[in-house]
Amino acid sequence: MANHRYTAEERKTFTQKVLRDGYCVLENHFSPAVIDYWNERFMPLLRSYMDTGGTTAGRGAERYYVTLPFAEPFADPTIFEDEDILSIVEGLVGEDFVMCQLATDTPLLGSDYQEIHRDTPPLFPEFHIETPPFQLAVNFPLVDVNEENGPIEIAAGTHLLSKAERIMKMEKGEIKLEAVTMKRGDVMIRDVRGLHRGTPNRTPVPRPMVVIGYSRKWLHRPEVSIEIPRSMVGELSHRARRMLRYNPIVDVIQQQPRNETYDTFSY
Ligand SMILES: O=C(O)CCC(=O)C(=O)O
Repeated sequence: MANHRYTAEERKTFTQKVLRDGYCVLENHFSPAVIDYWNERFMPLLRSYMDTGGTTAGRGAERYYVTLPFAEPFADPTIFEDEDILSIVEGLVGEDFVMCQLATDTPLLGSDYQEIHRDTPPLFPEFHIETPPFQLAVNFPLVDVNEENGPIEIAAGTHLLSKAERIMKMEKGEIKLEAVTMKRGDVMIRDVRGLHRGTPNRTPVPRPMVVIGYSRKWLHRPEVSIEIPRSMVGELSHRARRMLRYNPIVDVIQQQPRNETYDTFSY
């Protein structure tokens, strides 16, 4: 029996909220102690990424996108196979979905407002229509996020707008962005087509936001792949192996974060 915190009815309500608003937040979902440990282990990775000339990959000044190594503590099935999250994910992008991304977005002091954007083009751009969801981001911060340290701003209900509608609404000032403040342990499930932007971190403390990407079963996104160490494959559940099936299996995991090439993220 799967271990859910929410009833089937409650999970359906979250699913409906994402379909309507483009995102939902599960409050107090992960243990803050686990999140603190991730943050402690992430900080040296961020430093190493910056010290070895890692770029901001087009995200704006002092804003870093860093892939996490698929290793302890980040390769944690209690996080990436969380039953409530996977149930909502399945309700949105269908059975046999894949996990394509395990990364972080971190604005530092000196970061600025990003352009309002969505993270993916439509599936069928020639037809000027939007489809049901196909690409989700599960986001959770490694520090509490308040108005000061760069909350993501999202315009609810914009994930199904066509390009023409988006431009028209932006010109008329009808895109209403709202800052989403979050505590350690809160989790957001987001259709990446919703309009959003990063905002400045005005504090000296980095604000990492984890992003775990889940896609429909036929969507392959090599630009955000996760390298799976061969030695770990046997430890994964059948479901995890299936979810991770499009990712490369490697003999040796890179110790240093790779220089990110995922630089086409804004549409
Ligand atoms: O982490 C954030 O605040 C949002 C960053 C973002 O939207 C992006 O870099 O695409």
